[in-house]
Amino acid sequence: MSRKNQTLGEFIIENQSSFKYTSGELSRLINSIRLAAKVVNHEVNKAGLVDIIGAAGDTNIQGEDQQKLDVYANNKFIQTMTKRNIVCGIASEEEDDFISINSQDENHQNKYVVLIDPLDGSSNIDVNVSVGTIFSIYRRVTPVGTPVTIDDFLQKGSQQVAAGYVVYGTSTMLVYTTGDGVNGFTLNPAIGSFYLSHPNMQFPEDGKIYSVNEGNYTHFPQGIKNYIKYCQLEEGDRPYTSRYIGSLVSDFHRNMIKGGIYLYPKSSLNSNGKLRLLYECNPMAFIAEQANGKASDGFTRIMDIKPTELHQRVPFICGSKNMVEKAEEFMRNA
Ligand code: P6P
Repeated sequence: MSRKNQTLGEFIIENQSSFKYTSGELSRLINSIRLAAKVVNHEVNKAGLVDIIGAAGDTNIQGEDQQKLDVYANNKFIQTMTKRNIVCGIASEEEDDFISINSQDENHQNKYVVLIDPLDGSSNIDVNVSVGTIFSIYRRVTPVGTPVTIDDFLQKGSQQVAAGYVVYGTSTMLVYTTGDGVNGFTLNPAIGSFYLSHPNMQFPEDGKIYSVNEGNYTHFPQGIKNYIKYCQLEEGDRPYTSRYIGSLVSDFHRNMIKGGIYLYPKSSLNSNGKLRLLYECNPMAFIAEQANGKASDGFTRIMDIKPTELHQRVPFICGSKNMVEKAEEFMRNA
């Protein structure tokens, strides 16, 4: 049973037994993500001092290469999960191919693979806008004791055992699910601990916020254009409000709390949309569904899509259930 203000560590221990695969490994994996999130958070918060600490490509006062923050975040998450001897493979937006992990020669006995977008929205860092980390966790499908293969990563989103995000915003939060609801933890930077601040997060079934890059309007499919016009009509208790931060995690997080829909459709500019299925859409879809929301590509449930490539893109519509279903209705009737 969760109680407000318990720490993430206490929460993991208290809820470990409810996780059907419990062997403590997943708890240790979530803990390693927690640690990496705190390290990345510290660096992200310093980004505003780039004129003092040096931009990426510079060398800092210790003569070390100043890394781009997305490269830094990628390295930190990979190092932390590798050192903890928990995962057998990692795929990242920052890595062309997946990484097979056999740290400390455990002979590939670990059973989880992790897919990660280490710093989503990193272009916002230079203008001090929130960014995020997104992660997705599966059990491997190839035999334990052998190196992972691409098949361990190309699993449907419905096979995820856990997923979550970190939002480095006005406060830093870690929000995740292991298939038993969604819980949000806020970092107290003075202590360095995450505290349960948002137990059992739920999307309102309806909302008044739509999040889409309307600069692409003329390139959208007709169904999306019709839905956007529907949101802008004065009829009834509309119009809606347009809110688009340009950072998926931030737009998603606000919409989950207030009610809303996020859309990154395909267009004549991006024939499959922009977002990546494996480490952006699937984890956010898992969280959305666990929070009574919905996620589709406009026609198909995101978590039913069989992946074919590690970095494949899909159109993404996600948020309050009634809003997503209304958008899907416009897509069907276009
Ligand atoms: P655009 C960030 O690059 C990202 O992947 C998401 O976080 C964000 O919602 C989207 O792309 C923004 O893309 O094309 O609207 O700038």
